Amino acid sequence: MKSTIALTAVAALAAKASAACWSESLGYPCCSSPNANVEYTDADGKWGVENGNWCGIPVPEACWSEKLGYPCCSSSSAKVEYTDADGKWGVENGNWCGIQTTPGTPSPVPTPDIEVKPGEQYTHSGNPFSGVEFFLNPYYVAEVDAAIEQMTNSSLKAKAEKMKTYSNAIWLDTIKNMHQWLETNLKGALQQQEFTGSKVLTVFVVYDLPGRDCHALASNGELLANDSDAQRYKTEYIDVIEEKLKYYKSQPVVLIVEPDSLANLVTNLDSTPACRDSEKYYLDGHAYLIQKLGVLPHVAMYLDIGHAFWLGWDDNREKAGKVYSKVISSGKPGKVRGFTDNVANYTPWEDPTLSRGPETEWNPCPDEKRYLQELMHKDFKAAGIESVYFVCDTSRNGHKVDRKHPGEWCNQTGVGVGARPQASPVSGMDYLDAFYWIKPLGESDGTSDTSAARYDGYCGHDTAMKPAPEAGQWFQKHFEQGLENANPPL
Ligand SMILES: *[C@@H]1O[C@H](CO)[C@@H](O)[C@H](O)[C@H]1NC(C)=O
Ligand SMILES: *[C@@H]1O[C@H](CO)[C@@H](O)[C@H](O)[C@H]1NC(C)=O
Ligand SMILES: CC(=O)N[C@H]1CO[C@H](CO)[C@@H](O)[C@@H]1O
Repeated sequence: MKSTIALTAVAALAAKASAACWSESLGYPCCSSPNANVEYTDADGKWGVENGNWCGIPVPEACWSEKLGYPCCSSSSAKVEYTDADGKWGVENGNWCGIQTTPGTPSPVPTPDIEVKPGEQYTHSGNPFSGVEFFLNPYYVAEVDAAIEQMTNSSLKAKAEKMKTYSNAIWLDTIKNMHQWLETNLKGALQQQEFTGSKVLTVFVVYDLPGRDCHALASNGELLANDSDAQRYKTEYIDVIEEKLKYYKSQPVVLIVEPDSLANLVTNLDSTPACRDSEKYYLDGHAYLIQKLGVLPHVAMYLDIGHAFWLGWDDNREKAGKVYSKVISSGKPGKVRGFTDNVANYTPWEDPTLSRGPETEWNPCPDEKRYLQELMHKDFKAAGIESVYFVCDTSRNGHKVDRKHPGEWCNQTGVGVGARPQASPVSGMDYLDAFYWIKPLGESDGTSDTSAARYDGYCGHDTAMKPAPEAGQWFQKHFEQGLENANPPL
């Protein structure tokens, strides 16, 4: 039965021109594939060359099959029975149907591997997230593809498919990973930029300070808090990042700088000897990287400020104002655009059930919105910091997690994907540059194996999901739960 349908359809399709072929009315044929190399772009669209002639590169449309005389499939996750130059085909009620791209979250057209050279210097003006496309991290897309192969529930699979259409940050968490991921993704974004004609923003997390994560064990880094490793941080890590960024100068880049480090200096110097050992390297490392990277016009930097249940209390915010303004001054003439909050954390954006009281241990900022709105913004301005803008990590804060204490951070059960990456998401908060996914959902926070060197007690708490793999490793169960609990739903 199926093969009869296939034969009829192939014959019918072969006789028809492609649906989204805009160039025929201009007297030019369509290119045979939407993935043809872009040779030239004008107001009509993108042009390629085939057999020595110009051809218009067809644009994928949402319900593209209707124009070919076939209905659209009722679901974008319908089973693919056949693929041709027009798109992917499914079968419903014994008829062919075109599988649509989901409105609002189009499947990205794969960018061809074209030769690219950086063009003119790009300069950020205002919010770096606004007016640009967000680069999709191919490594994450591959991780999600592998996760989908392990799933049997088609409704869950469809949710996972959508995850591939959102951008998240690329972590440069070792010297080796920086070499592996920085240039290849800058080049990928530049190819996409050439292909689509829009500026394409890539977000990287700079995360390799000497004595990294001095207060936790799960994400300790490769460099120790000593002079020779501090030198390696500068010459083998920051200087290489600088060199690559200077080369790829025609595209927007955001750097999220060293999550947790400065917040540890605000609260953990007294309690944690490792943080006292790390202090001078954290300060020196920040001064160095801000001086070097903060002068590049296409690079916008955000320092990390932990989250509401870390620096939200009055005394912590006051100390934070001093620490961050000192760090920013030490990086002159480099500039810092602002701050990231809730990186790799779970604190909801808004939680109206909480207010200052015993339940929050008298924290006046029991959600990220109040943390930024009421307090950090005012306090940082008061501390003399000029550029105070924020990016909130919403990859995993859509659903209030089961934690007993709001400071819990490891593999919390009840996780849900939060707001989608977007520029200027909240009206009336013009200092909120973006919601963005910094910690990719599905990558573990830390192992629950008590015998592992990087085991951290938090990962053994009752409300931490177990068994959990090492930090950064894929954690299928956590990922699936995040999809189920997504808010807004996927
Ligand atoms: C499949 O996933 C959906 C949501 O993603 C869930 O509501 C449903 O219960 C799941 N079905 C099974 C059989 O697990
Ligand atoms: C610093 O730490 C590294 C390990 O990362 C070690 O190899 C090196 O010997 C140490 N240097 C000093 C001066 O202690
Ligand atoms: C797999 C596992 O250990 N899950 C546990 C995680 O913690 C919650 C409590 O928050 C338990 O109910 C789960 O059984």
